[in-house]
Amino acid sequence: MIELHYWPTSNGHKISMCLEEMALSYEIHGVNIGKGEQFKPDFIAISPNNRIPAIIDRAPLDMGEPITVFESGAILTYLAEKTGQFLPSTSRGRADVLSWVFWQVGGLGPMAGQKNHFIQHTSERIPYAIERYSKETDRLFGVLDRRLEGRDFICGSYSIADMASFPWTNSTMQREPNALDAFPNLRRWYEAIRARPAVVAAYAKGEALRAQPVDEEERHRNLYGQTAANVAERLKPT
Ligand SMILES: N[C@@H](CCC(=O)N[C@@H](CS)C(=O)NCC(=O)O)C(=O)O
Repeated sequence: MIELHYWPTSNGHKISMCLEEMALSYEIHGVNIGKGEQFKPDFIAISPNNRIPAIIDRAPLDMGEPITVFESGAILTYLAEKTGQFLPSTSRGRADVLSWVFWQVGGLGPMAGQKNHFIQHTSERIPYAIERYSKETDRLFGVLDRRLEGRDFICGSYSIADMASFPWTNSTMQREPNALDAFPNLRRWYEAIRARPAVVAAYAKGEALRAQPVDEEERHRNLYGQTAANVAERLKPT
């Protein structure tokens, strides 16, 4: 049994998509980041960076103690290695898939995330920041579109590289339905993944969690303005 500690955000969806696709038995533990649950001691113990997602594998292949993993790219790789699915076993194939997983976690995720932040979550409008992250996100979509020319999926067949990039493309599309108009290969890829039963199931499970309302001011307080000192303060035992 795998415990999935997450919230249905773009980084969280990657892992529920992956678990569904692999047909692994898993249990969802909601970590409502808008309510500050990422600072709870039990969660910090498995995710020291106070970010979702994280997993606990209570039945690891070596039959030893439970294994905990945090960081979405590391979790996708762990699950692929555990099941032997969605990551090629050849050195050449693995290098290709892992290059695109790292590209997503180091590039598309942070850039699209900052774009969203500066468009949706700042009290003042900062044109330079909006332009900077919008352009970078656009550039990265262009990279993916070129890569998908003549390929069904990023590395040929469906892999953890696709699972990493889909949710960030999806969240952009939810806000800007025309975002992929200039990227026909990316649009075709996006539509194909969106229709996969595992993806539909993963997003449906996420929706169920979202039913918990969070006050906007509280959400802002919990998510933004974190520093080493104020996080350390929050982590002190009460
Ligand atoms: N690099 C991390 C990023 C994870 C991340 O940013 N998670 C966000 C939600 S999408 C989070 O947990 N935020 C909580 C917070 O900011 O305190 C990964 O890929 O797993």
